[in-house]
Amino acid sequence: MFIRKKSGSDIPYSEVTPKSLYMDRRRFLAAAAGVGAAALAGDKLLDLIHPGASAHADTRLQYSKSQYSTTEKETPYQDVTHYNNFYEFSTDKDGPAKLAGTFHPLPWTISVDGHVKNKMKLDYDAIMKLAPLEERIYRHRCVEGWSIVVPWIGFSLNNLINKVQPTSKAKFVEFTSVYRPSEMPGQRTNILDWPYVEGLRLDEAMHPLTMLTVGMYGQTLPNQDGAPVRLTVPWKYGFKSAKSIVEIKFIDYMPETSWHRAAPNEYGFYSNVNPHVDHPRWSQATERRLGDFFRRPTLMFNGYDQVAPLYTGMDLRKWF
Ligand SMILES: Nc1nc2c(c(=O)[nH]1)N[C@H]1C(S)=C(S)[C@@H](COP(=O)(O)O)O[C@H]1N2
Ligand SMILES: [Mo]
Repeated sequence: MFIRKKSGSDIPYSEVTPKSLYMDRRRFLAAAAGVGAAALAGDKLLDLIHPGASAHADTRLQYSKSQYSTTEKETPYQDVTHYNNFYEFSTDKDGPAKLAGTFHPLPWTISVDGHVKNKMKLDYDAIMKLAPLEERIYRHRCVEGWSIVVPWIGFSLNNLINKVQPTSKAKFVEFTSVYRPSEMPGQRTNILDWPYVEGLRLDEAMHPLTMLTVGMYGQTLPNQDGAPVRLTVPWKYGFKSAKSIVEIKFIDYMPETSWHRAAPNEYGFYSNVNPHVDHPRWSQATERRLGDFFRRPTLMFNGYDQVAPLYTGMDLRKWF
């Protein structure tokens, strides 16, 4: 379905197609004439062409409130859905919101495999039934120096891990995002090696703060924020929180991750938020909350001190 509005009323494909084709043709002609579509038509028309912000974010969820929530002010939904990193669509911050409308997440399957007693293939309904949904208002710190406060909806990943029962060989967990170049224009470029891969140590994945996330702001996830299922690891830089996950694999070695492969000296495996370890190209001591004017100090582990015992005895400059 191309256009899905928050009201939940699906516009039949037959009614939508002629208009969207017409719009795309006008955009094409405008581009061919050297006139940007925005200049031609303004943002309103762009929203019509790319209704990405509402794609998939059309179902209200039932959830309870979580003890893990911060009481800090939530970042407005508009900012969190229009300032995104999702390189499968675009490297521009406003690109995913414009382009993610071509992504049709459902039906969805996550394969859980590797060193586990019970391998599983979970469809969307099975994922939604793994555990009761909670709303957790988490701080989220991008490695680039901006941050947001988001009311995510989901549950601790350890609910799933306990069901599949890792064997003693499982030391790390590898998360793989979806590969659908026909729906994701960024995957038709080689800006990263596709699919996007991330990873955690098994004890990090088991930590209750590590969340399998299916919604935000009371609804299912918008495409640009990682529909239909993503990871949220609030004490690590945002890129560790892989979006649109299709595989979770338990392995006995530290996985090679997309960002580490792209720039090993800049993006380590652990990537814990750490104001004392600068990125090679910029300081990590402060951050700007979207919507704020002034920067604020960045907190060790993004303020989630309860994860410190996971790293006892580790040199976090070496294991950045
Ligand atoms: N598959 C995938 N997951 C991803 C990314 C991406 O490009 N592709 N970007 C990461 C980065 S750098 C950040 S900061 C967060 C952004 O999540 P948000 O757009 O929902 O705020 O997603 C992370 N997960
Ligand atoms: Mo990020």
